[in-house]
Amino acid sequence: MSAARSAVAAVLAGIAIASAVPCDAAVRTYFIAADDVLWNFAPSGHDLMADAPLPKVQSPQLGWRYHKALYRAYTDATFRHLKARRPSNAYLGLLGPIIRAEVGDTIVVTFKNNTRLHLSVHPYGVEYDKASEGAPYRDGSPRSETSDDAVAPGGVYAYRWAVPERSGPGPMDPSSVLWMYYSHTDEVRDVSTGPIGPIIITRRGMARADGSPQDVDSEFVAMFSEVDESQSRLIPENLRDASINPHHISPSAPAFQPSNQFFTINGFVFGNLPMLTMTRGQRVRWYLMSSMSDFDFHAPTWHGQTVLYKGQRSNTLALGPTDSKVADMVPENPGVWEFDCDLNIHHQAGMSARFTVLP
Ligand SMILES: [Cu+2]
Repeated sequence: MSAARSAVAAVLAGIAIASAVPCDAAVRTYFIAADDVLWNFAPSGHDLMADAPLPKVQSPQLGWRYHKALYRAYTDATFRHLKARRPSNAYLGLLGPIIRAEVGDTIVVTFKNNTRLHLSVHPYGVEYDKASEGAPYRDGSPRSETSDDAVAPGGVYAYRWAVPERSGPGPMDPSSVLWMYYSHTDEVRDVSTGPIGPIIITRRGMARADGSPQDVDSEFVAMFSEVDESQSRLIPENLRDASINPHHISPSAPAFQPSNQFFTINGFVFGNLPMLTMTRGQRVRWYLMSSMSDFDFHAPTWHGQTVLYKGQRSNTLALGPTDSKVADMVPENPGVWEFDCDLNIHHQAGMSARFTVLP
């Protein structure tokens, strides 16, 4: 072998070793569609915090129900069967399915767009190339790498994301961290339309088979989000639907925007988030995120318990727009407790829920 050829062989061997994945690395496959869902911000029809009627719907508020485009998990690539959400996960509400991985894994999201809008899947934190970024902008991508930017109605696209060390917990993080995925085809209006979900990455060697962290008994994801239906790309459908807009309210009506925005936890208001239940002494991990409208500043607060956030003790954390924070709780105080945003105008608008600590 010539010197040049053996040098090439050595380089190729080096690349092969460097790119070899650990034998325990998994490919985590998800089948996620964007579906048109009739979402109800207060499905009980009551204010469950106050045991009272909901605030009266006054024009130009359309009501509590709106068409939304939401990410939903399916069982396989045929996209014929919705993957049923466990009752204990009903609290995830309008969030898409939790995408999990351990550092070293690969995530493949096969996305089907069942809506009439062009949509995408854009992740935070994980590693992707231009064919899996899910965001259209002038980045010099060849045409062959732009199908991910905007998946057409009825279209299917597979996004492939790597999970290197820098996507997992840093030195000051607990054993898992939170990212998000959302549609970024129309960056300003997509999230108001609905499609957003959580990604949880666990430190290498710390994950159970399903990707969840071994040193935690119970996990809860809570997105504090100002949902502005006046910005939704489905507002024409909502205005046209006589069951939603029987009085033919016009979007040009004064105060249409503030009347049709909701301060929600996972898309629920006034205590309609299904009860979060945990047991005294459990290791409970809270994943908090905020959405990306203009004023998504929130102060999630737990009554009756405290949490540890990066080694610091607190019972309230501050979230800015698109923020994510992970806090650990060992609940010690049995009872039914409030979990809410302590910003006054958000609290008044129903940004509150409850959790139960069993003895
Ligand atoms: Cu808030």
